[in-house]
Amino acid sequence: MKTQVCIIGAGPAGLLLGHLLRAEGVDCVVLERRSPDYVLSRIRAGVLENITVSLMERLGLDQRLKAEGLPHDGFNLADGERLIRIDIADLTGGQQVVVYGQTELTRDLMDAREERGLEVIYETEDTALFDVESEAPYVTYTKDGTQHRVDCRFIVGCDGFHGPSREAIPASVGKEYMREYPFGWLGILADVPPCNHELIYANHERGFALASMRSETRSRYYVDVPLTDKVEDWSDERLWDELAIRLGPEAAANITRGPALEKSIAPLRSFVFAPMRHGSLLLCGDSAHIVPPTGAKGLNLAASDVHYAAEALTGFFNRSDNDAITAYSDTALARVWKSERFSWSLTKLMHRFPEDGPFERAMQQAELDYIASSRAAQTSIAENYVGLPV
Ligand code: RFL
Ligand code: PHB
Repeated sequence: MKTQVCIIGAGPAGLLLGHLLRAEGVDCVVLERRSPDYVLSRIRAGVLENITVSLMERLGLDQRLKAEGLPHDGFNLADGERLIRIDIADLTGGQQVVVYGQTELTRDLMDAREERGLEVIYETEDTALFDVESEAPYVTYTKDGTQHRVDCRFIVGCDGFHGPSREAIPASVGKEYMREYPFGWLGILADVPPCNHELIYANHERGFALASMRSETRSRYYVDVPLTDKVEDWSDERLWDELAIRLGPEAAANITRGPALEKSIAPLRSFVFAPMRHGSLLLCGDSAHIVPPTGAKGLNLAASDVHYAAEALTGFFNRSDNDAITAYSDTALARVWKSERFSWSLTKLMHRFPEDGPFERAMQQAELDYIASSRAAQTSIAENYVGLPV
């Protein structure tokens, strides 16, 4: 097969990019290792920044997002008994975030494949990238036992942290920046009303907790747990008890318990790979960087990468303009590093690290006091939370 752009990975980054390219008349194909059902079964992000919403709007695929997404004007940091509300709308001149699950966004993009002429080949195996330094790279994969080859002008790696694209950049060219955290997030999804109409991030002496949601009737909660814990160690009852303690008495009074629809543990890491382009290969989303979920930035960073990559690729094919391709890595990384910083600092502020002593705890308390009393500090958090300009 011959196409202009071969996209590897049909998570949110790959599907968004595929649709944006098709909307501009650029030929592309998306290869995905998993089945559609498997991709939709991964419960991940829940909070969308403006960049992500605006890409769905631009594609005209925002009907369900507009009807079912929950716009939020603020969120809360809890410290023991105190709730510090960050009024993001007031602090950022009316901006909001929208609570809408990654699963639903992915479903909307999947459902529009046929109508928009986006070809996605699911359940591909042994995907391999070749000649990425040339102007005629190609990708091979196996499907149903037969090997296929895709010749193209560009390959875009949207294949997540474990995909093969990043590996196709020689070690002599790429640099990795990595920080692993000494805990993971145990998440529970349940068909019960949320305990609060806005998100609560809590730093309790027993550890971190987050109260989030997917809708008025579906809640998503997290607690941090040691990396040695297994999901089986946490019965639903134990998890609800722990959430009630860590989220504080006011939230606890409003928690409705229910059976878990999904329960999983995700490790936390900060990771950046640079450069995000090598020759004819561009990286977007989790293939190039990971943030701890504390700032709700991962999916939104994938969306901003895709925005830059789509501009660069349509410039190349439709206007013979090479400049944005050349600048892609620097442009994307400038925003990536700022989101990495925010996610790291919110993680440091809201978690109890095993290595921390009384001094580090006092620093957390002082910072939370400062945030509670300073509009400038709250504004800084708010403008990062709604998403820095693209
Ligand atoms: P994905 O979603 O991992 O998709 C990559 C796709 O590539 C496929 N793939 C391959 N395909 C073909 N050949 C191969 N060899 C392949 N290898 C892999 C995979 O099957 C997959 O379908 O990456 P993408 O598109 O870059 O999207 C990134 C986001 O998924 C991720 O950043 C967010 O989910 C992170 N995240 C959050 N982000 C937010 O913006 N807001 C949040 O509230 C938020 N909460 C979260 C999160 C991530 C979490 N976990 C589980 C890590 C909460 C959690 C718990
Ligand atoms: C979620 O709802 O899954 C969620 C919300 C906010 C975060 C992380 C995850 O920071």
